[in-house]
Amino acid sequence: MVKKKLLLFILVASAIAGNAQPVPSARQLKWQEMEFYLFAHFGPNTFTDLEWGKGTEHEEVFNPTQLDCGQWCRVAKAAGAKGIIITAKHHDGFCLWPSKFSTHTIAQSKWKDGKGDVLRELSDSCKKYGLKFGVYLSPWDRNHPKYGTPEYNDVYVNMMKEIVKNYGPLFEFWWDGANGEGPNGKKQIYDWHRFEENLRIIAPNTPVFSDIGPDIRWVGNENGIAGDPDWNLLDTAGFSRGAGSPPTDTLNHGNVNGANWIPAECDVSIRPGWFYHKNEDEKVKSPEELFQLYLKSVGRGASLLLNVPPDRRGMINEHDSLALVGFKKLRENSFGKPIAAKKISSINQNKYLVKLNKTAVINCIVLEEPTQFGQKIKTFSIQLKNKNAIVKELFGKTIGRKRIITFLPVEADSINLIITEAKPNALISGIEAYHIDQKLIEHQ
Ligand code: FUL
Repeated sequence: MVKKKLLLFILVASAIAGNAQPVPSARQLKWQEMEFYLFAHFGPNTFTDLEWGKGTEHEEVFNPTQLDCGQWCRVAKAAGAKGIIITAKHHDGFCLWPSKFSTHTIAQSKWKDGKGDVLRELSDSCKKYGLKFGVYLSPWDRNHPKYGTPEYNDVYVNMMKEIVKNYGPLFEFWWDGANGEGPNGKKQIYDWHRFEENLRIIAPNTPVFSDIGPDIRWVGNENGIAGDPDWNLLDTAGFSRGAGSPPTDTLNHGNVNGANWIPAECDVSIRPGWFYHKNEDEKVKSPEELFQLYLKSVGRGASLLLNVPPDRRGMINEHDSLALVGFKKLRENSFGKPIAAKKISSINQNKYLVKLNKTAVINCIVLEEPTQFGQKIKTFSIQLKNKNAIVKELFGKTIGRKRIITFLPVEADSINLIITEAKPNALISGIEAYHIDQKLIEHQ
């Protein structure tokens, strides 16, 4: 009898374990809802026209003439972005806050007589404008005298603590995997384990980005393009950050049966470089180009981290703000009013039908999977019908948080969604149909 019970227990337990799929944590779910937010690369490079400062730049180099973080926030709001991540310290080691753990900071600059604090101004402005605030803190430091020694790991942990305590809460902490040489010619062995352990203690609700998470993964390119398919799952065993990370193709697509929930973030700059360079003013991406990136990032279930580097005044340049406002308008015009929308709650089936009120021209469908239960759908097809005849059939791979599908316009009166291959218990939570400006549709 006891034996029988034990067997039953083992069977049930293994069945549950077999079906157990990774799901997002509360902090990941909240972050994923943000969808689109800005990156601000700002520091000595802004003034020296470099992309990677050498670390030998004099602190006086940093001297914005009209720094206005309120203006950054107003632009971010006008763009419909939900937050801003700033390079608190880039590879050159210069700290945009008066850190006690470095002598290469704004406190040593002439800006505001050494009394300024960009992290203070930006975190306060974000609060004021209802935006979330996040931080990039480069572990690679070409200035710090301790870089290349075990004590530098203390410095890095102390800086994280200082930032979280003084400027938190943070909606994201961004770990760059770059690992070059420091001022003494040595490379640092980063104590990632300790960094992670500490960050979890001091900021348990802050999702952490790096090539391989733990919460958010790099998408494998700096072009703003997620893979198709795009799985929110990733296998990290045997991999490390930086040079030891999985192949970029794996980061781009994720792993269909990956052991961890680590969704992709698409980081891309609005300009060719990450920092502001005047000679790139004419090379700012157009609203239409940004819209294409939106389709290939958010529209594939990832998030979009768009870099908009402040200029030497300490303001977002007019070229960039114009493009951002245009980008917002295109999203509003496209997705403001669906032709048909169906929210579906917890019906577990593999066929869904949406009837349109009347026959309409459509060229875009948006699907949603309720990712709080995991990501299950591997392939699907959509039949667009008019008076019962199929007028178009579309095929797709993953869905995830959001999937935007565009195609040549057709007249239809109903939409049939068929889940053709999925893991157990696949669900759909939304189907919407739109007619967007045909010029915005690149491929059919
Ligand atoms: C890279 C850096 O080397 C670039 O300068 C930039 O900050 C980009 C977002 O990450 O690893």
